Amino acid sequence: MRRLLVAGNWKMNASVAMTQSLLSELRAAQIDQCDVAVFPPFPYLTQAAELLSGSDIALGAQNCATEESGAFTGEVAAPMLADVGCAMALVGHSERRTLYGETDETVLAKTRQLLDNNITAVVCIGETLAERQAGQAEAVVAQQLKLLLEQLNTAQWQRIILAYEPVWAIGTGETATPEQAQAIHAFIRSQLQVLGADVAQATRILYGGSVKAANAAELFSQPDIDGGLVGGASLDATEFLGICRA
Ligand code: G2H
Repeated sequence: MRRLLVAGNWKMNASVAMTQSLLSELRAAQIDQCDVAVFPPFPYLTQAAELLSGSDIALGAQNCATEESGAFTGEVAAPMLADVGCAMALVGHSERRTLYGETDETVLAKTRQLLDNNITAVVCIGETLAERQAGQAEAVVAQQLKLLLEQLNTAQWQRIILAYEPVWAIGTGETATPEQAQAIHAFIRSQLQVLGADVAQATRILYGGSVKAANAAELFSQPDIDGGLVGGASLDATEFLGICRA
């Protein structure tokens, strides 16, 4: 039985004051219907770790370096994330892939770094509008999964969560219909069968792309959708809690 996860990706939005008020509200709400995680920008991780100390809300980062340490100015390494209390980190978000040129090889290297440091990797995959219109959605996500399936073993996969985020639905207000999302989630799960039925059944696959309180219940009721990766709507406590309660 997979437990739903609602994960808030704050992207490049935060301040000390916002981190304090948003996390205090989330913490006070004592959500127990699902697992909850937040992914603030790097400078607020330590503050967030203190605010969440002793709560069930998991802390995550939005990215990590491909290397463990050294002369990589501006990068943040996975051991540092573990050191400040991150239990999770995003990898391969479409904004990283499109704006910063992250490839499937980069995504694999970052995922390895996270797993080596006992951090759960939330690996994002998803097709663009042009790819969907060309009938390539399944082929694109299969390609994005390929290296991870070939190079990581079943034990490593226990620390991987997938997030399917159709690029055309990210921050656009456009959401995949529950049926569209379910179809591709089921396809993704079928791809995991190469690692065995246990991995395929146990791996959580989140949906991301304009999730809000109004559409969350219908999305989360689909059999292969195991929660959501929420961007814009995670910045408002009432909206985010509405999604958690969906
Ligand atoms: C997709 C999602 C969170 P939004 O990027 O990762 O953002 O909910 O704003 O579409």
